[in-house]
Amino acid sequence: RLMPIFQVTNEDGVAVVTMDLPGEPVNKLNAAAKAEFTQVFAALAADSNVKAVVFLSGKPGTFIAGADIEEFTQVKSREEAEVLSRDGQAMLDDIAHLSKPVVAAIHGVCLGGGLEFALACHYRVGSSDDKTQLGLPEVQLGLLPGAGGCQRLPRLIGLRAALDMILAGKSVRARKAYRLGLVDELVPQSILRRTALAAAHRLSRDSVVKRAKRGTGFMGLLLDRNPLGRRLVYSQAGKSVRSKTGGHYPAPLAALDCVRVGLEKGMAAGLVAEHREFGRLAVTDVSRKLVQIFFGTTALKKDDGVPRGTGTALEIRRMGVVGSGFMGAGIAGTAVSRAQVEVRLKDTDLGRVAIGLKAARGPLDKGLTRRRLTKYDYARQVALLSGTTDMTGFGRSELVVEAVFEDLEVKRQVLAEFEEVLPGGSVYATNTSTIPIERIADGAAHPERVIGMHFFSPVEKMPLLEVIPGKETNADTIVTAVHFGRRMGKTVIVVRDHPGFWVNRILSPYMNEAGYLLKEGTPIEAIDRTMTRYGFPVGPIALLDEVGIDVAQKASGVMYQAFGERLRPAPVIDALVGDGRLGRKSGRGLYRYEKGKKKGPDQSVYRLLGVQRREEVSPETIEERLLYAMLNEAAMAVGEGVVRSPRDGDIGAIFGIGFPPFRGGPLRVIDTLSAARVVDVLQSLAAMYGPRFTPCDALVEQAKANRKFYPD
Ligand code: 3H9
Repeated sequence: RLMPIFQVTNEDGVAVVTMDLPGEPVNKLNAAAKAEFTQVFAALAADSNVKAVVFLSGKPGTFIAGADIEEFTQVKSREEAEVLSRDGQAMLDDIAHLSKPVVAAIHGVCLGGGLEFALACHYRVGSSDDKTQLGLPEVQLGLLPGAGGCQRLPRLIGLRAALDMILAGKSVRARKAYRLGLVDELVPQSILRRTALAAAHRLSRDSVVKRAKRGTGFMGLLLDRNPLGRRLVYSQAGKSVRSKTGGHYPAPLAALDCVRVGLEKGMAAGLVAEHREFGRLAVTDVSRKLVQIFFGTTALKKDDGVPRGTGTALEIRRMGVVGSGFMGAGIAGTAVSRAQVEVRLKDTDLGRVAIGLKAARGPLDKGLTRRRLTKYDYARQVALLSGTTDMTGFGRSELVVEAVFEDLEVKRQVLAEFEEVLPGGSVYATNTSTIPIERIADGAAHPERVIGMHFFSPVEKMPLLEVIPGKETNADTIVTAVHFGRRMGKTVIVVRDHPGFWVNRILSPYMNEAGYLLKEGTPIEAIDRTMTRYGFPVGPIALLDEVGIDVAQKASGVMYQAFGERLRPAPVIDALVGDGRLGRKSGRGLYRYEKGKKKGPDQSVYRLLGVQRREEVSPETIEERLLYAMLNEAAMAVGEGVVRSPRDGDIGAIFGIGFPPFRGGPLRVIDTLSAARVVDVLQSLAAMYGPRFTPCDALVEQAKANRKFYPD
């Protein structure tokens, strides 16, 4: 290799090591980096002109993004994976045991093995930039921090804070990292290098590292630094992990165990537990699936939904949002807080606008109370939001998102009004979950600029966005919508303009089937429990209450109209709506609510539906009916080109409806089971419950040809 990965300069006795992995957008600790690092490091250790080391990244937005995940996919056996972990531990032990102080200067993403690297250094200076994020996301890949992270993090920031980071895999920004004691100094990026050098000089003179003590105080003494207290912490963390993972994800519990062994039996024992468990986890099916999802999501970030080079994104500075209801306000608030654009919110009367603006400020208010935003940033971002009841101020918007009532005529009228004032080249997006874009754009002066952006509720939290080009939408418009969706923090899939698009399409038969089960008297809790056990975050009945039963009624009506008998709404929705049960928002649904809090299932539902509760349906049957209804629909929709690839379909299902990530998505599930087996089961379900289960042609063909969605 011509280009070295590590550049070393000697500045006044301090070796400044800059890591810059050639040809890669981010630094990662791959085999080549590890090998070169070992050499560089041995030279530094031996060099008497070096008193201390500063470690920096040459990449603009990353310190180190972790171990190379690509290498994990090559690993064939548990033993091989164990070696990866053991080698990582050994390399970082060398840093930790060096007799010269090593200072990490952290700017940008510092994740996984990258943070473990920084933890092995003797001192950490962080840049206060927003790009700086530190975390151990390994559990999100079904792994655990396998290069000493389970050992060094709790020793540095205390047990409870460390478990918060390790078990959820969530990263923290620079300021929080400083509060936790994860970085010793926090400075603007412009003086990061200088500060790190000064620290290195200081540390090479003073033999003791002075560090503000954290994890102290009364609770720290009680829980972090006392074996009985720690026992309590382990047991509570274990309980919480078990209830959150439902036993489907082995990594967090394994990580908890490695932390415990390390603190109670010493670092050496902890490291052994760590590499053993890392080896075991790396070859699990769960980890393989989660890693596939990581690569799928990463690839999606570069896919604009049109052939490369065919469209150019408009840079959005000002946007309009029409309709200040829950959806509109959510879109406005997320656009301001994530993309930092000017947003003008329009509705028909000032009272509504005011309510919308207040709701739109929600994410900012939260940022302020959680100290993610400074008062200054808060004020600046709040000032980006404005409201109006007329058409003023839209003449310079590059993007308008319409989120009015789900009614074709209203939507067309709003579009016509905006076409009058919008500047040439701007994009008009409609947020609809059911109405075809083609029909909204029909008769528009510029249908090429009209597109669907289907956000999910609540907008701030839901990670998915479906972008739906109409028949005449041009490539620039598509790319603009996709890029802006990403700026709003969403994972974006571009889907075909077909009723229900992707997410609601595959959800529809699943929800219907839950309705049929209900109509047979199946207990609400049995239906929901079965699906949460399968791995969904909530069951279909609870989901119905969340979405709103009236909303579901409307959507299922549209689907029935489009697809006929197969998607005929289950005969329960009308009765529920007729009884004034609209779900959580009305305080009455299939569950009971008291003061906005969800209580148990509402047993009076059975009487309303004129059925007896029947306990005898087995969980296997419930699962099979619900799941296979969705699998069949998913295969059919793929066959119709609703999604552009199985990858988009699976990621859409995972991020849009919480399809269990460890199962890889509905299309992966079909591959795992084999199309032939899915066809068999569907046929027997059709024989028992009716033709709605008839396997679709696409699936039957796939079974005949023994084909898979994914070639691997
Ligand atoms: C670990 O560290 C285990 C250790 O505890 C123990 C080991 C012994 N590996 O996402 P982007 C690639 S587990 C391989 O588009 P962004 C990515 O695939 C690891 N590749 O940019 C893409 O490649 P390409 C723990 C990686 O700015 C390119 O870099 N770490 C890795 O939107 C650009 O990525 C993680 O889980 C990696 N570690 O986001 C972090 N990281 O151009 C995973 C990135 O060929 N990474 N790539 O398509 C991320 O979360 C995001 O990529 C990151 C950048 C936030 C870093």
